[in-house]
Formats: sequence, structure tokens, C-alpha cells
Amino acid sequence: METKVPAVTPHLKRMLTVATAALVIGMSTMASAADLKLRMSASASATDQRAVAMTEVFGAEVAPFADFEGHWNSSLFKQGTDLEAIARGNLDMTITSAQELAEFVPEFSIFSAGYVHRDAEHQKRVFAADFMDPLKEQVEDLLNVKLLSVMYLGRRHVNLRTDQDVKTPADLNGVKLRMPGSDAWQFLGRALGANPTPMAFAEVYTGLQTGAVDGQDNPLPTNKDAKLYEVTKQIVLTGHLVDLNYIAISKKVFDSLTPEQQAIVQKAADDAAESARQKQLKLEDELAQFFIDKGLRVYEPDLQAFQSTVQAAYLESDYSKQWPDGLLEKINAL
Ligand code: KDO
Repeated sequence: METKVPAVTPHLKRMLTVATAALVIGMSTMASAADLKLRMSASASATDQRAVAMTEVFGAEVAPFADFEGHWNSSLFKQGTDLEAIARGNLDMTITSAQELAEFVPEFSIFSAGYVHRDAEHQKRVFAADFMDPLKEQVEDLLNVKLLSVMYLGRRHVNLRTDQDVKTPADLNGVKLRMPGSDAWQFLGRALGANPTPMAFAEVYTGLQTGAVDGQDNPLPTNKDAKLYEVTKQIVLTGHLVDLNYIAISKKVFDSLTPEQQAIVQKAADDAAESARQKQLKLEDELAQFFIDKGLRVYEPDLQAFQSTVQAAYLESDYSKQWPDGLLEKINAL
């Protein structure tokens, strides 16, 4: 039986063209989105403003061509192994630290030194300064990692499960102060006068609960997100490090993008960093009262004593010998 083929009228031809175009666009969009998955591993908790901004701001802005997938609480890679995972091609993105980078590029230890960065805006100016270019290039060449933006982590304060009065670094003598694993962190713990103990962030709550450590240091928002107020008694507002993190992406992945996609990724990172920065700053203003309401003592020590002790420790240390001549002055001048 002969099947009658309907005449291809101009109207039908137009409909077929539109349908085909829609199918091709749909497929290409789906294909490119499916092609590019951006997996991030970080030690931040899911409620941390940095994680929220990566999901809600960065993820939304790259959605037209990439699926952002955040893995928090070090659930994909242990804290301190993310950079190597990217270097090996096993991870696309992380939120890294100057202290972790300093393990590979020693100059980064200047950004982990106590009392160098003054505030969040100073961090932005430093990250954008031209003296950062050779440092960023070293990270790209050595680790296949591109640093997209600087994130404001907050002012780090000493947080103890014990209730002794802390006025000067001498009062931290013998205190087992958990610091993250990198050498630069351990040095900071010693500069504060304490006995630094390496421990991954994910283990800090239990470490304080069991008394494995006497205390830890983190910004107020981090202490809230990790519920560390449940296992500590006081926060000594040392403000010893205006801390930062960097949004980092595999350079191989970044270089595989079109110039338009690269511009979108860069803007999305800057927008996420700014969103998290503003929320973190607001939280820092409010959280002292939150911890007092939870029964913690929150007070300022002799800040001059802490600042002069910590700065002297760095200037006398081998770390300062690794800092390019004049870099500290350039940072201070910004
Ligand atoms: C921490 O382990 O104390 C630290 O604050 C170090 C930071 O660089 C960063 O890794 C942070 O943990 C995590 O993002 C958890 O907030």
C-alpha cells in the first residue's frame, strides 16, 4: 500500500525548520552543560557563607554552560589535599588558603602572617595588586591551579574549652591550641604563645569535646557554623589574623573554556566572593552577642601585647626571609 506523503507546504517547512533548530539548540545546551561539571571540594560547612555563595551565586551564573557541584565538610578530599587533587586532574575547584599554597609557593606565607592584612577591603586590594601576578603564575605553573578571587574568611580569634583568663600570649603557654595542619598554621599557633596541635577542621568539634585539644582559632561565623560554642567556654578576641581563602579552579579546565565562558566564570567567582564577604562581615558584627547568649565569655585581651609578640615572631622567623624584598611594605602601603 502506497503511503501518501503530505505535501511539504511552506508553513510545514517553517514548522520543521523551527523544530529542528530548537532540537539542535536544546541538544547543544544540554550537551555543553552535561559536558562541563565543576566539582568543588572544600572544608567549609554547607551553611558557611562561602559555600552558600558558591552554590547560589557562582552556580547560578555558570549554569548556562556548566553544572557546579559543591562538596562541603571535606567530604570529597581531606583538608590540605584539595590542591594536589586539582593538580592531578581529580578535582575541578576548591576554596584554598594562603597557608596551603605556602606549602608549594613559600611567598604565600606572607598572607598567613598574623596582623598583616588589615581588613576585607585590604585583602581585595592586595589580591588585585600587580605584585600578585608572579605568585599567581607560580601557582598555575606548579599546581595547574588558577586563583580566581579572594574570599574573606574573617578575623580569627582564640576559642578555648578552658576558662582561664587570657590577657597576653604568656597566658596561652602550654595551651594545646588546634591549628590546621600546614607549617604556616603551626607557626602562627606558636607565635600566639600556645602549643600548636595539627588537626583537620572536620575533627575540631570532637577534639574540643573530648579535650584532645584545649582550643582552636577561627572567625566567629565559622565557630557558629561548626557549633563550636557547644564545646567551648570562651572567645578571646585576639583578631590575630584577618584571614582569607581563594576560589581556585583547575587551569586546565579554565583554559578549555571559550573566552566568553572564562569571563563568566571569573565574574561569577568575583560575585560569589563579594556576596560571601558582605554576609560574613555582617555576621561578625552580630555574633559576639550570640555567643554571650550561649553562655560563653567573649572579651578583648591586651591586643598590643598579642600584636607585638606575633609580629616579632614573624619578622625573626625564616618565613620573613622567603618574602620577596619590599613585599611587606607594598602590602602595608595598599
Ligand atoms: C581551619 O581549618 O581552621 C580553617 O579556618 C582554615 C581555612 O583556610 C579554611 O580551610 C577553613 O578552615 C574551612 O573552610 C572551614 O571553615
